[in-house]
Amino acid sequence: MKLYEFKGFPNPARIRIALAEKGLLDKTEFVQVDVPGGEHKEPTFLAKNPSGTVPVLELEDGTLLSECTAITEYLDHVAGEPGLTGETPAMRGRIAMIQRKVEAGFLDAVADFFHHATEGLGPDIESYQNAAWGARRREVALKTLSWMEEILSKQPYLAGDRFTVADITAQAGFLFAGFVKLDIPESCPNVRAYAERLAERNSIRQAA
Ligand code: GTS
Repeated sequence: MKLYEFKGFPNPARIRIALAEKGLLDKTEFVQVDVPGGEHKEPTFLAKNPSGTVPVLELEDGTLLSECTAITEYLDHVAGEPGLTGETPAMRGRIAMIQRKVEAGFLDAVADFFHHATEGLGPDIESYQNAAWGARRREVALKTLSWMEEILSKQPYLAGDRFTVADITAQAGFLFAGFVKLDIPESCPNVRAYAERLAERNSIRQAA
């Protein structure tokens, strides 16, 4: 397998974490795409992912997978038991629900803040910016952290008592939030403790 990525960026980190969780890091070739330099908007890369975003996983038969949730779904089923996305129908539904709320309300919200209310990736790449929308998305991210606080006051991980893809998405959100200096508020002590716990996890340390 080949992973097209930019090492250190939050979305590619999601796949590095999933690969580490599944013991697949040494079965993967990592190909760096120069995102700050705009390589992801060139025709060669757009042919792999018309959305022009990393990561993209290329399988040995040439199949191209983009979107971290889809890539993680694949990885979770090629190695070991599906531990990240759930085994029973009810678990799968619950994990997918929580993952999506964290993705839309935290990770993507912080990313929108970055792309719209800061310089983002610079004028050559940020062809449209809307600062008011970016500021609104920052508020959404903070509101989602309050919702996560509520959950984490009752259980160690977002979807229950064990680590899942929802926690991988949260970790990418923490990475992005750190980058844009959006601190976890003092009113969210359980989220703060959880973020510290995640940072110590082997797969997350390996992905750094
Ligand atoms: N929903 C996508 C996924 O799950 O893969 C998001 C992918 C994404 O936005 N990737 C960013 C990107 O390629 C990299 S990261 O900074 O978010 O990690 N951005 C390029 C651009 O021009 O916005």
